[in-house]
Amino acid sequence: MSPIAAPAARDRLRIAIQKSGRLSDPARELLRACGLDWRESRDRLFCFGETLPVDLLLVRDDDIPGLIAEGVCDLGIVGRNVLAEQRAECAAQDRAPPFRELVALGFGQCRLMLAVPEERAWTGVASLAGLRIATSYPRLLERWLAERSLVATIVNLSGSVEIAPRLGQAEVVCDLVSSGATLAANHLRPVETLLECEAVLAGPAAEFQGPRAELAELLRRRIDGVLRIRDSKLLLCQAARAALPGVLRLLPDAEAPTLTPIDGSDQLAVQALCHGAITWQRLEELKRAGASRLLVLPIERMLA
Ligand code: PRT
Ligand code: ZN
Repeated sequence: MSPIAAPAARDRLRIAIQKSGRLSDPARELLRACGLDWRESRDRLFCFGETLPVDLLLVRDDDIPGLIAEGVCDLGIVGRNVLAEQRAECAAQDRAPPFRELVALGFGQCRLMLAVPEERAWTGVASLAGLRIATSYPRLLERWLAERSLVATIVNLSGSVEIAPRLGQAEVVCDLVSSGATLAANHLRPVETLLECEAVLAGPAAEFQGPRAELAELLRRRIDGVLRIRDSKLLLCQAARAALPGVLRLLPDAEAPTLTPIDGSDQLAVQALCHGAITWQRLEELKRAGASRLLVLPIERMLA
């Protein structure tokens, strides 16, 4: 029997990720950082989890919400844009979406934006009235226009949206933008943001039951830990009790520090988990404020 058949009554958890594309490597890295490892199958559609009963399905990103909805997989890593478009599609059909965003994952950042040809005058959203807008996100665009009582024609394209104005298919485009290089190369200018996007962990609208509930919870806790330490460092230093307020003022991004008196002195050992960058400049400021023996350590794992 194929390992991807029979969604019902599974004890193992199944996560869908993009087979190949922008999110596939960072999604694998995230799951590996969570302690998952897997054996790749020859057709590379299904990967059997070896360290935990958590398997991977490698699919097109657009299929992930549907696979969650059908119960073929339990969780998925997908762009918020894909999830939001399919949610808007459900809303347009008066259906409650069978999936939801669980955790924002901090990679794959981009924006769904409107862009106009550089030479075209833009005096605000009212300039869209009566124009044709090319997009692969027709439902999100439709909702955005309706919220502003704007009437424009939506031209639904599955790709190469940015060349639509040159081909005479539309006057405006609505597409994902990250660096802005594609817009610039096509002489387009971004004018409005519809949605801030990043990769998210998606799951079913209903809570999990049975062993998969425990596995999903364990994975979420691990993802939480990985995300929290991604830009975090442990700062160790010493400071006189009197200098402490000045030192802590320079650590606004730190969690409540651990303070330990050092025997036979008025010095305290300070241990602080900082979530922002600790630059040389910041260390020098801390030293001027009275801190000494400053040490910055990377964090390997965290379990809150
Ligand atoms: O084959 P499959 O269907 O799985 O992949 P896909 O081709 O649909 O998706 P893919 O791999 O291109 O993108 C996957 C996800 O990455 C998207 O759903 C977004 O959530 C996210 N992402 C982040 C992006 C971008 N950045 C991005 N820049 N997705 C697409 N783009 C495209 C954009 O459409 C435009 O053509 O890149 C171009 C713009 O890039 P810049 O850097 O020139 O602005
Ligand atoms: Zn896709």
